[in-house]
Amino acid sequence: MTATEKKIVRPYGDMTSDGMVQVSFTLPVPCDKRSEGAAVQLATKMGIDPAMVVHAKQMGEGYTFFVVYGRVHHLVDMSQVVVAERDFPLLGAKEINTAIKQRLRRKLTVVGACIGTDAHTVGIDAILNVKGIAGEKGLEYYREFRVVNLGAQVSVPDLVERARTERADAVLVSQVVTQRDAHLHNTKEMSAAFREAFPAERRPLLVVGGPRFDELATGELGVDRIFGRGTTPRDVASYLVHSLISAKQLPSTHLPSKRHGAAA
Ligand code: B12
Repeated sequence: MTATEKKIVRPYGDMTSDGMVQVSFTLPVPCDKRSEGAAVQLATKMGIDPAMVVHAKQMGEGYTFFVVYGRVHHLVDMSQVVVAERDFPLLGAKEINTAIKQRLRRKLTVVGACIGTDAHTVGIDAILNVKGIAGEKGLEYYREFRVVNLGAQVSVPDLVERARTERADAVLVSQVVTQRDAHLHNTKEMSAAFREAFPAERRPLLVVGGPRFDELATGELGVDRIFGRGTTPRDVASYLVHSLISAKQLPSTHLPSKRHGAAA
């Protein structure tokens, strides 16, 4: 029986299902014997028992970083695992270009940016730029996509305005920094601004991505789709074709014969 077929699983350290895990954290205390005791106390309260400090290192004055190794007694019930499964077909480049060309009969425009103070552009560039990621070319490589990459630290009003002038079918936003939940606040601000600026039938598809999003949180964040770690350009291109073309959710104003008008 493979791990995915098993219903109940436990972590693995030295021997199958021995329950061993490793965690790391920082405590605001100087690095000494007492701080190690504090780390063990925290780990025990987290359900790690017995807990061993396997690494302790002073991080500046008055702070210590710990790695703790130990046993948990919790079980994982695989039948209760809930994740955002891919609910659209993964298409090849040719199918993607053909679908856009035949059904949309014009290029599909995406406007991408890192918003707020976030300057981590590697992720959005991996999706948009020709060089791509993981052996896949980015959306710029697809003949039928028109890509406008605004880069880093774009303000929400500027993004909304540019999406309007470029007549974006989809807006792709990256958020990597999660300090003080910046990624959540910025995304909510962005989605609210698009809802305010566009009537529902003219609003571009809102897609957000980054390594620390919960892909199930679309409703809470007000976006159409969230992509997480390991996303490839083909995932995104397939999703856009599915949502804007195959599932026929293309707003009437996005069809070739009509023009975008100003928001009501
Ligand atoms: C490179 C890097 C930088 C570079 C960024 C250069 C650049 N042009 O992007 C520099 C040096 C500038 C930098 C600065 C900072 N950084 Co930095 N950085 C990193 C690092 C090492 C790698 C990030 C990266 O490029 N990953 C590779 C890409 C390909 O992965 P990705 O972003 O996850 O993207 C993939 C998916 O998430 C998804 N995706 C991402 N975006 C989107 C968008 C859409 C629409 C879609 C569909 C998919 C998608 O698809 C991508 C491809 O699979 C990470 C640590 C790490 N190992 O992750 C820290 C990290 C992100 N940085 C961090 C921090 C704290 C900072 C600074 C605040 C440090 C400081 N004190 O100055 C500053 C902030 C600057 C700012 N204003 O944003 C922290 C963030 C912690 C947190 N809780 O938020 C991290 C996690 C490091 C750490 N462990 O502390 N950083």
